[in-house]
Amino acid sequence: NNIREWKLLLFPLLVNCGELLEKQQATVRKMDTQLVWARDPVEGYIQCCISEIGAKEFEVTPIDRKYPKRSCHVDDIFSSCDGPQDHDDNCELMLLNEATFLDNLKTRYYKDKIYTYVANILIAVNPYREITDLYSSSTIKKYTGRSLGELPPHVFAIADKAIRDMRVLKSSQSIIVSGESGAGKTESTKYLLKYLCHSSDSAGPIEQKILDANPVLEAFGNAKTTRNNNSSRFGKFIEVHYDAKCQVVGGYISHYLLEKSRICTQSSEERNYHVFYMLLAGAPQQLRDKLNLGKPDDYRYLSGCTQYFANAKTEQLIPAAQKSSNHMKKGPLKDPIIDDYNHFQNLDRALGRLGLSEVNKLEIYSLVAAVLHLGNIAFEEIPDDARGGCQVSETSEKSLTITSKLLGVDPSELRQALVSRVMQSKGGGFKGTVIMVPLKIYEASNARDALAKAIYSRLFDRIVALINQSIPFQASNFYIGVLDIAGFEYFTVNSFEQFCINYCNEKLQKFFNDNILKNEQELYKSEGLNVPEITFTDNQDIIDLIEAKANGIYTLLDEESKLPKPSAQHFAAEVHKAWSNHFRLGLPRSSRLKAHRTLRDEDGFLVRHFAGAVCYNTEQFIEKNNDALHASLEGLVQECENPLLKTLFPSGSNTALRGKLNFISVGSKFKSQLAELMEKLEKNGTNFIRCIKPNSKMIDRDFEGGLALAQLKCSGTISVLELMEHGYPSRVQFADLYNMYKSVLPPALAKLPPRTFCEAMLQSLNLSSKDFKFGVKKVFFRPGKFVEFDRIMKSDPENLLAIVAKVKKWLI
Ligand code: AOV
Ligand code: MG
Repeated sequence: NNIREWKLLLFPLLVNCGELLEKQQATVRKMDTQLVWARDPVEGYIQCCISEIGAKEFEVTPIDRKYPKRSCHVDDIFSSCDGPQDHDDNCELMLLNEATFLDNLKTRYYKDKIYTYVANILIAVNPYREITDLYSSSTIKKYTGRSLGELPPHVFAIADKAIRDMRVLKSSQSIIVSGESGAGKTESTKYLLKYLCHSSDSAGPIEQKILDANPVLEAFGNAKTTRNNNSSRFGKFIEVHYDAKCQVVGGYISHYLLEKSRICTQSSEERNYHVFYMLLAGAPQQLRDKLNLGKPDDYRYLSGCTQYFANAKTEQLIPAAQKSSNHMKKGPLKDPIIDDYNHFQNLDRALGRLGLSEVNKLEIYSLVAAVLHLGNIAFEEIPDDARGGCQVSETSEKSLTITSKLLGVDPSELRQALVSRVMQSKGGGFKGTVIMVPLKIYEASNARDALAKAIYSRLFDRIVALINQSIPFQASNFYIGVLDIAGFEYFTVNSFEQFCINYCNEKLQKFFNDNILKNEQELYKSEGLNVPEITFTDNQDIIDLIEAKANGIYTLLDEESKLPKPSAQHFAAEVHKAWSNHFRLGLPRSSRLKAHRTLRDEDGFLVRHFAGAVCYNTEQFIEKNNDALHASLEGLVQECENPLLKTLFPSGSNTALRGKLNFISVGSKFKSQLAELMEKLEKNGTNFIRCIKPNSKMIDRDFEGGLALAQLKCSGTISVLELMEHGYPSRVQFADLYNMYKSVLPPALAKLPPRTFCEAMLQSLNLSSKDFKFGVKKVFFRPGKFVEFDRIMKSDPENLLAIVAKVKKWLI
């Protein structure tokens, strides 16, 4: 009753006040047309005043005079708020558009507030430096059991939400971490795991095992690239399993697509997998002798690294300050920040903790060393050989001997398997007879590289299996899975690896769209808002183009690989033939990338991905899609005496002699792994973390707006904003709104319950009822309407004083 009375009492006054303020609103609108965000390729957006309005182009003058006056397309101009904005949740921004969003991220980044929400999505900007106390145990404690939004945004808040949702909703949860190389996915994943494994108070033995897995995975699966000194070259999904009491009872790691080409070649300024350098820098003398280890520049497979560890031990002693300045230097790959010597000691201990004996460890190190020595085997033409065959060059005899010893094979058999290939003869009386075909130099080199890649990648599979075996596993009720997988990629030249990773991102994007849409609409429903269904551009057509059973690109690739004489050109032609009228597929000519290179139509195709068009060069697709070794090599390693290697190549898996085909499809395997992953994700509750790389220099305190904006667009985050723009993106709890204006309100008004206050204000201030909706706990605003409300409330202190005076009078 009391409330009703208040409402009745105040209603006329508020209507009055609305009229009074309409005048100011007009002025505010005029201001709106002046202060704007205008697109800038480097900064993303810069704040400007409009100096001249054209039909489609506006003349704008940047507020910061260091930028020149410019003309800007109307689509590249967004409204701006008056003052600086700093909001935990971007949906709280009074004006929500990509420019204000970017500005909020940037403002917060420079205040060391690297995390922000877009509704339930966490945006994490890589700080490239340690922020005091950000991930400490006390911070973990602080976030335990607190709802999302109660405390500043944080990976821990997402981890805690996952735990609470698992408990309350009784379902497994996933946390999908995405972002481009160097954006901070793997670091975020580590912190998530730290939280997930700490939540049960003490990190017990199982938790410790899960945490121990990381240094091992990173040693074998990470490498220095130009984008990230510690780049993960594989994807992973780590599950932490819980029992009914939410105690950690197990863990399981699935891994995807280790980048195999890196084992044999790296771009300039990049490195091979860390473990090679670690072994060379850190192995004790006895081990060095056993494995015949030299320096990194002794090995062809590490050839990017000249004189890297001439003096491994002293490299470690460089003071920290000097380290970071060295780190910034361009030039030869001297990167003392990667502390290989110490990392080897850590790896050795971590392998021990996984339960590996000294013998087991030696077996692993032997294979790592064997790959290096194998890479040093070179070939030369056999003089006057009519069949154009080749032989192991004289200078590589030593490498051949060492490799054979490490692999446990006979040197002459290794020699034979490298320079020739067994084939079954066709037709005639000799049908099925095995014949030896000599290989040309480049074929033998390919065979050698294929062997190195097969050994290393199977060793990596084994390492993951060993980690999984070492984590005790009891009956679990639910799990929380963290996905750390590379984001959308496009380079000057894009090959099979980019194709696979971009396909994966299409699948995740589809999942993201469906999920975010669903969540957003569920929120509208639970808050009782009557919002019509929102539709979204679907990327299913790209997914079909790639994975369709009958004629998807993966299927066409497999079919090509099974032909007697597969060719990159024929494969590209088949793709174009099958999808000639499909909007998502184009000739490489039409690619924007054309400027960087000359790619003929027949060498590739262009896919219009959700994040942009990518031109793929099909030259190595067939080779990269095939996991099989040629028969003689496969037979050799199956029969070897190295016990570990033997188990990596179990006999009976030799496809080569079963028919003329010698083919194990990498693409098909990835496709089914991904289908399995998607099935898991569909069943689970989902949380998203979008990591953003602030600059490409890998330094702190440097925010390149243009770069960040491109990533926000690629990840679909900007689309979510657009989606929100059609809905009710700004949302405030009644209590928060009330508190915001409490100080400027007459005490009488301030006595109202928050919801009543909000209703009275909004309905009286001439805001159309279409512009806002009342939910159960929150009021939702259409884009830009919250700021209008705010401006009315704060526009002129004189008016508010007038309100106070009137209210006082009324009350007396
Ligand atoms: P990525 O996993 O996203 O790249 P990382 O997680 O390896 O990227 O991050 C790259 C580097 O950024 C790390 O080595 C840290 O130096 C720094 N970094 C990232 N996140 C943080 C943080 N929260 N606090 C401090 N420093 C951080 V890749 O695996 O290349 O796709 O393939
Ligand atoms: Mg990573």
